[in-house]
Amino acid sequence: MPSMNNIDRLKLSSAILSKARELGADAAGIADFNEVKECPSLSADFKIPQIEAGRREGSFETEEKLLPEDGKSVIVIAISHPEDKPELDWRYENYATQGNQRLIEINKNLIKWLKSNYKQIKTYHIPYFIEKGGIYLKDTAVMAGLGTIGRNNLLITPEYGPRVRLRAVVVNVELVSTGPLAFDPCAGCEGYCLRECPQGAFDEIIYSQAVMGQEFLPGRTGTYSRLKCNDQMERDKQAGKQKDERVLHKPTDEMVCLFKHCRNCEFSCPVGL
Ligand code: B12
Ligand code: SF4
Ligand code: SF4
Repeated sequence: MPSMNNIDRLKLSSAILSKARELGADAAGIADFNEVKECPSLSADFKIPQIEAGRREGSFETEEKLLPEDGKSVIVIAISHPEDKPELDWRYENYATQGNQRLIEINKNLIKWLKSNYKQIKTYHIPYFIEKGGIYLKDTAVMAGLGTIGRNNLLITPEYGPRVRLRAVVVNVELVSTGPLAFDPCAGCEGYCLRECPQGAFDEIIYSQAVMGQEFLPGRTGTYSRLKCNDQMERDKQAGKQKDERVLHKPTDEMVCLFKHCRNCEFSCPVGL
């Protein structure tokens, strides 16, 4: 990719963000791919399985990443998942949620637009799962200025609170980063999200800065328990299977189980309501 001057870079960055919104994103931002590759979630992800190994064997193994080598910037998009549209978040057994399908569609159209208008730009549509070459989307969104990490361990956006879902495209061109944002709604909050977890996933400090060797911890102070939360996700799945009512997954015409995962730590947060 030939180098661009700052004005061209700014124009391209803002054209991309406008296009993402025009295509249906509720928020969009840009982060430096090198920073994203070094993000706090990545370093924590390597340590947490070891820390939690004493609690349960064989849980959560981190696999090697398959990230684009010539990536320079990440375009991260968000769509709002409000409480009154719960279906956006329902998982049709092994298929993507409606919300994720919508995000995929927006990114595909953005890539198509980039390819037809800027022939030299290479694009990589980043998968959801880390083990399939995904990136840590909350950290990316924080770096792109979409919001901040709250005490519920989720990205909190000023407009929609934590009720958003994310997806990203990496490009081989240096765009202008749009973050971070000076925004901390948790500082003056009573911590409603911490009380509403059915598993008590925020009840105790389980990760310290000293043991983790890093400043930024899950749930900010090291409280968020991935194991407890994951137990809830498993329960939600079992509940979906036991209901014995299958629904039609329209894109494939298959009858599948419907999983409605817990979202208490999102719905209890007043930001963006
Ligand atoms: C694996 C996964 C899970 C696992 C493990 C979760 C975990 N956090 O470990 C399980 C199944 C338990 C899970 C649960 C949920 N998940 Co989930 N999950 C993911 C996935 C695929 C990877 C996340 C991961 O492995 N993180 C690694 C761990 C080690 O980091 P972490 O605990 O998240 O904490 C880090 C941050 O808080 C960060 N941090 C803290 N302070 C700061 C400060 C700065 C400046 C920065 C940059 C970072 C930072 O550093 C921490 C590490 O110390 C992402 C998608 C993706 N590709 O990113 C979705 C994702 C994080 N999940 C999401 C959601 C919504 C949920 C659930 C609500 C379930 C649901 N209904 O969908 C719960 C909420 C749990 C919670 N309160 O955090 C959304 C979050 C949206 C948002 N607003 O933030 C994501 C982004 C997916 C999406 N569709 O957009 N999830
Ligand atoms: S409920 Fe309060 S403490 Fe929890 S994430 Fe929202 S603003 Fe932060
Ligand atoms: S998703 Fe549910 S189980 Fe997981 S941390 Fe949030 S409230 Fe707790």
